[in-house]
Amino acid sequence: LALAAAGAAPAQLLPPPGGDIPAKFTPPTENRDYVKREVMVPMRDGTKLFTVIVIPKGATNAPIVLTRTPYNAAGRAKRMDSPRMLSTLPLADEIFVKDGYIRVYQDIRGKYGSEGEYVITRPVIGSLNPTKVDHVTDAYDTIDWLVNKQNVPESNGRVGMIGSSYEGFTVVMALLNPHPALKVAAPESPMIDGWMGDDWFHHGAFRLANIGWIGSQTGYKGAGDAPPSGGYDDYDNFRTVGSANDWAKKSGYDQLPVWQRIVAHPAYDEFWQPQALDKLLAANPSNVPTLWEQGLWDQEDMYGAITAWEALKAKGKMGNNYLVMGPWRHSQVNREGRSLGPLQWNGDTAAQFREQMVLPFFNQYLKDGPAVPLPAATIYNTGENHWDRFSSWPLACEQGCAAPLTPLYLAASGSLGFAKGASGGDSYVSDPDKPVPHLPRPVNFDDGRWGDWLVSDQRHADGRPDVMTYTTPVLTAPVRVSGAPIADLFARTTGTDGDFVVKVIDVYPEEVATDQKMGGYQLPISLDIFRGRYRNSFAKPTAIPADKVQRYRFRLPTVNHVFQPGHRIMVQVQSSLFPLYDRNPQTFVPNIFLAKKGDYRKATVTLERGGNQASAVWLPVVPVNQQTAMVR
Ligand code: PG9
Repeated sequence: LALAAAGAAPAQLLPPPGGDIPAKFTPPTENRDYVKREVMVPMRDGTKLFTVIVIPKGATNAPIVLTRTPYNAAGRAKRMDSPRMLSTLPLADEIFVKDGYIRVYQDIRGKYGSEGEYVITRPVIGSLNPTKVDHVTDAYDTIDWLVNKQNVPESNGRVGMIGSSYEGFTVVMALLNPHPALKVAAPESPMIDGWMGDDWFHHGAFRLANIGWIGSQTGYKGAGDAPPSGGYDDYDNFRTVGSANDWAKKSGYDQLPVWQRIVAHPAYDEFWQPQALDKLLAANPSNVPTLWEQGLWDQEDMYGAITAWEALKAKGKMGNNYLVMGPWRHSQVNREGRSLGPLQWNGDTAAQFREQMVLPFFNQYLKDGPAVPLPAATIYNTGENHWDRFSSWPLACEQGCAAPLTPLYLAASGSLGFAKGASGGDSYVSDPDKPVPHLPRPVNFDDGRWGDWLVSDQRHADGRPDVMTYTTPVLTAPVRVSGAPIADLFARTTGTDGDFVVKVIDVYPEEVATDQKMGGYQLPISLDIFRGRYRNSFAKPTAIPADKVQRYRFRLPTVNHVFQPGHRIMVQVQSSLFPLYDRNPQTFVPNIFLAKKGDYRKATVTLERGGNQASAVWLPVVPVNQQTAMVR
């Protein structure tokens, strides 16, 4: 049997010379309702930045919304391939597309399509940046180019900037010396201080959860994977290897320059302090109308927006700075906001933010839209399930507020109360070999629980012998809290270093008929960690004197909550939160990144109660129906 007929077939049966891939393939674009241009925008040092400009077809006199990203501008500007601009751009851009905006995404220098060198969260020109360029100049030069009619003739010469997290950090940088055409800004969960409470550390405890990000972000110019961990349970992966730097060496992260800088600077020293953007903003406050956004359960950048807003408030800049805090995980503001973990909100709260706050605010300054009467702070009330609007905020704080903080004291037999009890202490053994997990094991950083972990049921920790749990009686009246709680522990340890984790928890009634799985749920409303060596100075750590009571006082994340009658208030205290944070060896060593296996030792920690050493959490308790400073 012949496999093929002999002789050549007629030409129409044959592929063309060169094969089936033509030299050029250009699907028609006339049917699109937008024009997409990809351009290289020159910076003052000659470096060109890859910029995607998406323009509604036929637009004239349209305002521009700009995002500067390390996360691939081409990908950010392409939710899907579509002839419609609405489907092409991400969900969060729908408000802008519907209102005729020009949308611009740009790769920051050194990433994806942009030229130049990438430096992670590149510091401003100065001691940590000896070059002549930073995100302040790059934003300035980009806006200068965009509002030049020869480059974007469709624009009205006005620009707004928006972005979350790293993209929020680049918005804040632009505010340090804003181009005159930058008329409005919305930094969303911006990275403001990577040591104090955003991304890298919290009060000096290092976040192991971020090592993978460093690998994928600085291992490659474009997209790249973090090195494989080698096991499903990150609790075991990190615990068995030793210190964070031992993990880095095992996985190859120690080759990355940013890792080397982090390891060399575990304390809040001359590397971290000049990077704190809240301080830089306070020294260079802008007049650009700015909407600061922060999630109330942001598992990555819980610190930045609120701290920056407070710093500007202290500088008398309330006139152009507004705060919004929603019931969201990190960057959820740009997705759907109907729920978080098991919690259901009153509608799509993220869409409410975008449609009712961001868009009118941007329209006011970019399109001469009607003036928006935004309150100083708009914060979701997570106990009553609605937005609260405050003409002044916080309602209670340590100093300078209408009300002081109210201490809630740890008391005998696991009780908790507003009255100080008799002196005493509660001891537990903190064993670095068996750290308290931040989620029920196995904990895999990519198992889908990362986004919601801050609202996870704390019953998995309650009852562990190394977790101290204190609970009020069942509340007979609502308790409203609005502000930042302060953890205030008096504790001694047999070790010479140690961490303290404090959680403020809303305990649901045993039975919840409307949502049965919530019966007895222990919902953390505010929690954080503090590394004991920094109790006297963040810049200069000191050993903890063994067996001597020391005070550990630190701020917890902001709340706007009502503990309802039938609920109880709980405080949990523990000395590890792993593998989210690296383990404290509990033996003082100069640099915890370099701790040896033998340095990790059990310690007995005693929390003091009552008398002159009354451990407490100071809560921003305010009257339930306080209306004076609040507009609903
Ligand atoms: N939280 C991320 C990040 C920001 C800045 C530095 C490092 C990480 C982010 O979501 O972009």
